[in-house]
Amino acid sequence: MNHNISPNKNGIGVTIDKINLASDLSATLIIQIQDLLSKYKVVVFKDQHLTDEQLSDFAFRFGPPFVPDNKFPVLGSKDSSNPIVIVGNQAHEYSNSYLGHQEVLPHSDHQWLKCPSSASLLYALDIHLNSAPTVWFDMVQAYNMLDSETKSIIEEINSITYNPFYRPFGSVSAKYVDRNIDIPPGDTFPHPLVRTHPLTKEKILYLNIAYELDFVGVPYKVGNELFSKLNDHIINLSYKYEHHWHNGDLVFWDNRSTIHYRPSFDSSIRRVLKRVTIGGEMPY
Ligand SMILES: O=C(O)CCC(=O)C(=O)O
Ligand SMILES: [Fe+2]
Repeated sequence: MNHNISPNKNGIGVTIDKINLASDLSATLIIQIQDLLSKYKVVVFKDQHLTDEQLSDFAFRFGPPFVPDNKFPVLGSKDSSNPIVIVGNQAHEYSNSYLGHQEVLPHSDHQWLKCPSSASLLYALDIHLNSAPTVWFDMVQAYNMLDSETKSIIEEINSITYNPFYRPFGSVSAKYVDRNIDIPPGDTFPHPLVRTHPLTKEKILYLNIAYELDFVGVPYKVGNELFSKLNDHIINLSYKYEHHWHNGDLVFWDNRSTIHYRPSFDSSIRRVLKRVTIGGEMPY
């Protein structure tokens, strides 16, 4: 194997080049990629040329497809038979295309479901200059950097992320919910605010700052203050990887130990990616 492995600074993100994911998938390589994903959380492959089948066949070496349950809406669930969702701003050209050009606040995919995705992939298909990057936050470091008092306060807390897809995308933003006033629609699935990574055994601050959420059994005022403190902590985190897209890039990320963000961009700039997500376990 003569591919190059280049870790980024800050410990999050690694780039692999001189590899062809359409043909080079030996067991040794798959295991090496899984190890790199566990260690660096975001793995970038350059210059790929993959059919839809090659893209999903690569992804499902790392776990089964994430299959949306029709009862619970998610991105692209209207066409749940297709494992590939288009994330793009050219909806008139691509059916099954979502997210337009608006800002997507920092989140982990499907955190509002019972079994969120373990990992996701985006494959750049049609990207023009100055479209938006994607930014991943290292939530193991987010946990590690907390003071010990906060660590002990959050250790036993479960949080609820309310599913934003019951309402039009973009109409919901980060908010600590006051259940005495208004409970967002839909079924909810509480998860530990501090989850453990099944492979690395590391502790993770499992919190998005994109949607409505609250902490189970915590009075509103206390929960709201805690959320605001954690929110500031995450925004100021220096352990991030920012990816500027080129056609043929494939980015594979650990959806347990990271959250991701995309700024808004000029709607006239083409930005089309294919996304695949992998099924995961109930967080613990
Ligand atoms: O468009 C992006 O960069 C990220 C979109 C996103 O959140 C996703 O595909 O899960
Ligand atoms: Fe996402």
